[in-house]
Amino acid sequence: MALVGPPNAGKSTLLNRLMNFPLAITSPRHQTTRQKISGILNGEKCQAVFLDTPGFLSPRNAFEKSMCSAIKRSILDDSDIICLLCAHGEKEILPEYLAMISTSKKIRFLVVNKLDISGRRKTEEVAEKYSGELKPTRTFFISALKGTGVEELKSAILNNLPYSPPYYPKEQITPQWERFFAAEIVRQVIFETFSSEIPYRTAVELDIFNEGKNRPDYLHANIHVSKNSLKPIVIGKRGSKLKMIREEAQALLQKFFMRKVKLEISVKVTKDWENKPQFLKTLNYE
Ligand SMILES: Nc1nc2c(ncn2[C@@H]2O[C@H](COP(=O)(O)OP(=O)(O)OP(=O)(O)O)[C@@H](O)[C@H]2O)c(=O)[nH]1
Ligand SMILES: [Mg+2]
Repeated sequence: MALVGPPNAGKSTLLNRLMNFPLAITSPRHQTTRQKISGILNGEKCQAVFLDTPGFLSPRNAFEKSMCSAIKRSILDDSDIICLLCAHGEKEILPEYLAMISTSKKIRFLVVNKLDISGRRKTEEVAEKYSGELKPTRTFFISALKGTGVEELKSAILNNLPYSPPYYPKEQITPQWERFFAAEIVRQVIFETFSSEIPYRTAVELDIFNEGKNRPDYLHANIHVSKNSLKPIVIGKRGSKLKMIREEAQALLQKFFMRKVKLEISVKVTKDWENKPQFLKTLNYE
């Protein structure tokens, strides 16, 4: 099942709610999610794979193109069910994505989120706007944040999955590497620490992840900024900002991995990384 929709609709919040685990980072800013994130839900008699995806966008550089391919691939290839998530007051669904989903032969759930702040009438208005073209299999009104309506949606997803042998071992909750989640957690802290430009002009690479036998794991992350002027801002006066980021990220990492870790961070200038395919490849962008 793929969760797709405009930025900020609440896709990552819903993935976390469905998984009952904070797998994906979330924030009130647009384009927080940059890559496909898979969550595996193992039930008594079934296994479901949920895909969180970046918010719909029209690409302006190689990096954004990779986000678009992740979305398109999730819609066209990687899913049996498409959950199109939207919310009142958030961006409209771009016509090319609406058309792509509407013409797919897959099960299409229209999910209007943020019922808790929009109320029933506005939520229904959003559904009406898209139902004509989308012709959804079913429509749901939910609050991913509060959990309202999520169990009903989850049952509908599980009941509509095709029969197939499980793809993954039963104890696995994601096929993605620990390195990926560690880098995402550092990125989450950057989103929380800086406003405006910096979160969008930085990429995080986790280049060392050494599991400690009788001591904490050692992790090293590089924060890449796309121009010189951003480096001193990320580092802060006498390293104060970077120290804050490191401490906050280390605490979150320990919570996520449920073990002690030691995190170190370097800040590097990688000019115009958004347009460097080779660099994007090292971060596993599609
Ligand atoms: N009030 C309310 N806020 C919500 C709900 N779901 C998500 N949010 C908030 O909306 C913001 C965006 O949520 P995300 O889950 O990051 O949205 P997203 O669709 O993954 O966004 P991108 O990754 O940028 O495409 C966050 O501040 C969430 O806390 C909801 O049901 N109710
Ligand atoms: Mg997201």
